[in-house]
Amino acid sequence: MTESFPPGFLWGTATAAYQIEGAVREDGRTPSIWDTFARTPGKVLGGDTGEIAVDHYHRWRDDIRMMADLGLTAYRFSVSWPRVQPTGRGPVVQRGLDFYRALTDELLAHGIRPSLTLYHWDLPQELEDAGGWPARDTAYRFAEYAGQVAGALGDRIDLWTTLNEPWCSAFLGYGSGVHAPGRTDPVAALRAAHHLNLAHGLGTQALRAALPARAQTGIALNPSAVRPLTLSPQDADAQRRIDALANRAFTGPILKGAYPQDLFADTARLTDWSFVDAGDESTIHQRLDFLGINYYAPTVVSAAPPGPDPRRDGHGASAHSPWPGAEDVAFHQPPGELTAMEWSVDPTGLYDLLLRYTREAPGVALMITENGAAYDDKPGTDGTVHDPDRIRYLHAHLATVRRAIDAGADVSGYFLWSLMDNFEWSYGYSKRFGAVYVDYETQQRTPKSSAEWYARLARTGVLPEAPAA
Ligand code: IFM
Repeated sequence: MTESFPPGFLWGTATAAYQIEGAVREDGRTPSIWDTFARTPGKVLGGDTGEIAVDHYHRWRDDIRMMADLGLTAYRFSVSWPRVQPTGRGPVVQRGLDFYRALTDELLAHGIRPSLTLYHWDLPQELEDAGGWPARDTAYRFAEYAGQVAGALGDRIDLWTTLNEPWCSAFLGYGSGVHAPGRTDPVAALRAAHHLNLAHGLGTQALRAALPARAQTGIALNPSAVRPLTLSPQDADAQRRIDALANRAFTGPILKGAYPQDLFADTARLTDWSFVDAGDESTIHQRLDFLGINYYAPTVVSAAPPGPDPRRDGHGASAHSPWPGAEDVAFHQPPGELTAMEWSVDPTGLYDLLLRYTREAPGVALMITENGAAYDDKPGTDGTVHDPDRIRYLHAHLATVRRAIDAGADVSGYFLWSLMDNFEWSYGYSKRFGAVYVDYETQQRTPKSSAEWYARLARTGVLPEAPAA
């Protein structure tokens, strides 16, 4: 069967500033929380940092040419907040903005549509020192920054994303501490979640005030397709609790203007949520032009059984839970194939999420802002890099997207994570998500066979066959 996608469907790849740029001390950039965290011994595997990353700050022209040669038509990148507003407040640094302006112009010159994400986890360290996301003021600082970037680049970019995966910023950053800034305080994590939501609402208002009417704004969430291990009422309750923290803590106020009551009840022994001011939920509830969905694998949970902890929530090792009020929920590895992250290969979770948000966000276009997989790719003796597992992963997920469109989901684009191998947060450079292989010694880029496969799809809009397993 020919599986073709609707005309105008966006085909892109995605990256994030700290994961690729390097040049952390150049042109007025100050440290972000990820610079500080990565430099702290024991936080990132192998002591890796983003200091050099894949040197995109110096190689961006070549990287764009490579995208153009592949025939890719869209590119999602993030702006490093401390590069354009080093103290997280006040005036912007022109040199920082100039980098993103030149990048954008080069993309446009090659017919590649830029999609800008304002916040992909690199909070200026100065704002963390002033309280970070658990402090309300950070949301206002974000809105100021959003307005400034929109004022500078709004004439040439029409796809804007406020935040990337606020769940990770809040619960991995302040709950389990496996992400920057590495705090392990469940109440701080809940406060951070609220202030990230507020930042999205205030930021969207600031964007709309500065951008031309044609611009589209949205947010990229990483909703979990949460499944109960068994049909027991206890496992159903575990599913409900994780769904509240992973999904409805964000989509509640963003899509409906209200936090779910069960989230308040589940976390009542930790906080009374008095940090939510009157009017906050309606500020968060801004019209969305698109809802970004980042999807990798489903989540299987149960009420904690006695015995050894089967926790496999896929977010790195920590003695602290990223699930405030649901610390006793157990996470299970579903049977079947795994990627190098030990995440299961199961596109049915993506299907479920696309149909869920079709129902819950009527009239809002859905965009797959990230999807992809890490594998242990290695160049062959002839220097080429073959990654049939990744092609099969992409094929399975894209066939599912096609099925979801047939079932009524309004999906407007797909961004493969990631354009090239890069700094995978607390895993350092040990996990390769790229469609392009990067030799970290020489910074040489080699498109993997998945890049050629994906480029064919981008050029034709028709899903190519995948190699047999
Ligand atoms: O690398 C990350 C990205 O920064 C955010 N979403 C998940 C990816 C893979 O872990």
